[in-house]
Amino acid sequence: MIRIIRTLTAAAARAGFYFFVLSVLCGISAQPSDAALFFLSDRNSTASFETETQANHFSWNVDGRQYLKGGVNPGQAFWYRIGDAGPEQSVHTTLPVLAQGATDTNFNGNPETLFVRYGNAALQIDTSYRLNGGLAGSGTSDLTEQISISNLTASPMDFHFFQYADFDLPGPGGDNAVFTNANTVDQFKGAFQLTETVVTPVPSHREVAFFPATLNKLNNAGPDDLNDLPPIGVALGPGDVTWAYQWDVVIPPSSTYLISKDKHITGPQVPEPAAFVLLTIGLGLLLHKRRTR
Ligand SMILES: [Ca+2]
Ligand SMILES: [Ca+2]
Ligand SMILES: [Ca+2]
Repeated sequence: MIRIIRTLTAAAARAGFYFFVLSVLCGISAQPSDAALFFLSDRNSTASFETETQANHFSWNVDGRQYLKGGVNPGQAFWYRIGDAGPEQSVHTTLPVLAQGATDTNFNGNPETLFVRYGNAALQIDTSYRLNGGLAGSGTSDLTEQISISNLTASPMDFHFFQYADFDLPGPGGDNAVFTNANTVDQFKGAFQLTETVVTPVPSHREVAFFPATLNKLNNAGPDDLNDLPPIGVALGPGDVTWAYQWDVVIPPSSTYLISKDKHITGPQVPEPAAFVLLTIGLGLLLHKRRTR
């Protein structure tokens, strides 16, 4: 009997070990796949997502500094409209989540990639984010995003996709934002800067406005297009600025439309705590040496 229990215990331990190895190899994180709250972490940065509310990407912390407005307000989130008759709809609250999960694709123990699939019988929207933190104390961070929109119907789909972002850069005072060209936005305040480059394709419309003008437009009862203001090269601010992009596309039957973008944060460097500790120890040793002489 004891031998059977020992054999079963050893088998269970082996199974556990194999599952652990499989989890590490597959990059499965400890997060439950049905949770709507996800945390990414990479080097000096963390990013948090609430994928089933308009908050969506609500926190981006770089070297201990917060760059998104957060709370119940959308940080960085998506809306869509099919045709021009009805209002815009929140991707995160009107389309059911079909699959989602955070993975540790570089095997360092922290998930840094998030995948969320929204969809119904006519439409599927896949969003994926990858956080690339900078070195500790560097003040820099990067987030790449891919959005894949599939028309599952047998007819062409007159599709409008909206990306909305409300960053509040660290420190007192308001921010400024400017479209430096048709597919790059630059939000800045002193030494703090956030840029987004749309790698592909160039958006159809864009808008920088003071909170909550654009958000009201996206959540009201009628259809709206972004107003292409201010003109390229003209900054709006200082204040609580938000910015948004709109893509208008007719997606052919059974086809997919891809959007790819990159966000980059630059802030002042932060002295590393580890460097401080080493410096303090070094000074202490120097003083001790002088005293004992
Ligand atoms: Ca990782
Ligand atoms: Ca609207
Ligand atoms: Ca803002």
